[in-house]
Amino acid sequence: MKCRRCRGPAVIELRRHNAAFCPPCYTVFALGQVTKAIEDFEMIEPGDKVLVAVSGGKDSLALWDMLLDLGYRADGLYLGLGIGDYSDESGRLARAFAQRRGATLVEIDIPGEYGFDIPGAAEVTRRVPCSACGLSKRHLFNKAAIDGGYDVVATGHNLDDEAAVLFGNVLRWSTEYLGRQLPVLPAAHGFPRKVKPLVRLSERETAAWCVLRGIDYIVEECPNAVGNKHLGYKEALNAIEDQSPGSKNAFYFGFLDKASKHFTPEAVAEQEGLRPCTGCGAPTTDDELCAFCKLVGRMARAGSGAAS
Ligand code: Q46
Ligand code: ZN
Repeated sequence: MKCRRCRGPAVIELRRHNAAFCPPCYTVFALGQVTKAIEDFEMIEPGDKVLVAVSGGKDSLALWDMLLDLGYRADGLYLGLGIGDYSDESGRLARAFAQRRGATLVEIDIPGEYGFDIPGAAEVTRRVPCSACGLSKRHLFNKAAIDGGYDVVATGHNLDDEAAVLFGNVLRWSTEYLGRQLPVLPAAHGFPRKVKPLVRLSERETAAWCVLRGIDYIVEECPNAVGNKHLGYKEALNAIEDQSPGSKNAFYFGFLDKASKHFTPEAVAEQEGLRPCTGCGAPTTDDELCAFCKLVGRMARAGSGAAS
């Protein structure tokens, strides 16, 4: 197996690109894919201050590493969720990466600052942990970006993530989500711009980046991810991709190109219904308090502290 660029010995084969690369040429290839995504979708302007949502996993650390390599002003944001060993280890790896690259990591610890953790919230609200976790992440990413004067929030969603979410939304025809499933959401109504610069890279490709660059990342999934629908959709798409390389790419980019615009009116209508939360001022579709302020209040009333 020879490298497509230099004809030296290749270490990674990418069937959907009908190519293989040696380590240095793979780096050039991966950075090229990220640059193309940023340019094609006008994600980041030169000089923009970028806040990268960092979980300690391969995607977010690869993204942060790549943006720094490409010369962007990129700080990391780590949220302490209070999910036992998983949070301890992912926080440690995020800090170790920041230190190694001499980059700035902003940290928000939910138990320390808001007095509850995600397992405790799941218990009190009697919903799956990902529900409180997802709404807390959305709220705190937006808040940290606005408070810190960042122009854009970048997340490590890769092609596999986006194709799996699209698959789920199409299976149920969740049209309100389909209208917002874009690699870039412009700043509007008090929300910062949000971008996904890894949409042209697969999960395997971001893992390869970390391995080749010696980045230590948390390999275990969050314990709450086990058995969720999202993982099932990924497996189904992997089986299709195996038979027919390039299918995920065609599914996701075909949607962006040919179908997503048909769903934008619903997403726009939802944004127009936003008003400021009476507790924190964040935009919300709820009447008074936003979902995060409601959760904080509910946890305080339950007196759960950081119980889990
Ligand atoms: S939402 Fe759910 Fe993730 Fe939060 S509780 Fe874990 S699996 S970390 S991406
Ligand atoms: Zn609020």
